[in-house]
Amino acid sequence: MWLRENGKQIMKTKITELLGIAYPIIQGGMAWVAEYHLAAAVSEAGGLGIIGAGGAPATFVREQIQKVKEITDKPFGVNIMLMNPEADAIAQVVVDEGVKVVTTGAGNPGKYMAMWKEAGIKVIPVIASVALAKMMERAGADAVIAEGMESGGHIGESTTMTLVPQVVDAVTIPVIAAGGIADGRGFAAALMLGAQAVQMGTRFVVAKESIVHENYKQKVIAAKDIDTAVTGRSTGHPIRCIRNKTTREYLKLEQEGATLEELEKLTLGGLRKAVIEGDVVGGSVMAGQIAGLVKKEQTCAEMIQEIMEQAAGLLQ
Ligand code: TUI
Repeated sequence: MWLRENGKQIMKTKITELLGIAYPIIQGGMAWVAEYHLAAAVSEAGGLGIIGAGGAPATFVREQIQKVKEITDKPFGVNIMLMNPEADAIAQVVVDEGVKVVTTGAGNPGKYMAMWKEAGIKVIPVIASVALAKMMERAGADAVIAEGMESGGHIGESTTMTLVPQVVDAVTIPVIAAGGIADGRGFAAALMLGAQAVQMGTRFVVAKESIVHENYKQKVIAAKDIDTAVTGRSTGHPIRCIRNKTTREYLKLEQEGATLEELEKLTLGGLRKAVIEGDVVGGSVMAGQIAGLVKKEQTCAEMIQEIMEQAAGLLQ
């Protein structure tokens, strides 16, 4: 399972073999954050970089894919956020562009499965329940990402600790753990739960190669353990963000029984405002509960090396 190559700790799992990567670390498909610079940096560092389509139009996603191909020849993937109104078009773009790996989020990708498998794409849906994991396995998924509610952004109900082993027992395809993992201890714990890899988002937000506004990075770095809040539980779209003026207003309106329209006005475009403009007061600073553990900006390669060395010490 462990190999040492050129002084570096390499690890082989079903996921590194499936994807042709050196380390079983996958970058989250974070909307606005996961653009081609970050994806290329993670892939160059031996993980799987991901371009996050988020709510972007299909033309933008195509450009991002073309740009990442120009700067790395390592494997990378594309995450399709299924609530994107252009999801159908993006599902076709990944086929046209010869993308090798697709992850999905915030929905059931069943209707695209046949077309992606036909194109030889490795399909790895993010799931938040055992039921959807089983359905995805039946539909031909190559692996699933079991994402706990410690994650940033759109979340399910179960924690990573409870979800991962139950999904591992329920399916035969490899499981990737996500939610609350940001160092070698979390990585090692995920493997002990039966995962074959981890997906990390929050730690990569503060990577040197991440184009996220400096204010956003500082908000993550300054966050303490209890600094995130979940808005939208009443609307069926729970989203975890670092607490700020907007989350406080949202939660207050939610308690007062505001309508979905009133609430959406508050968050629509909020992530872009925070990531691009650096408005961390009025925008949505999506991040996971593990933000409290993320204390410094490093390159993606430094992060991955540090995690692998720490995990090797714990697991061997
Ligand atoms: O998708 C995510 N996290 C995200 S997407 C996102 S962009 C956004 N912005 C504003 C509003 C809404 C979204 C920000 N963060 N993670 C993957 C994930 N998927 N977590 C949970 C799920 C999930 C939940 C229910 C997947 C499938 C599901 O069931 C769907 C069904 O139809 O059965």
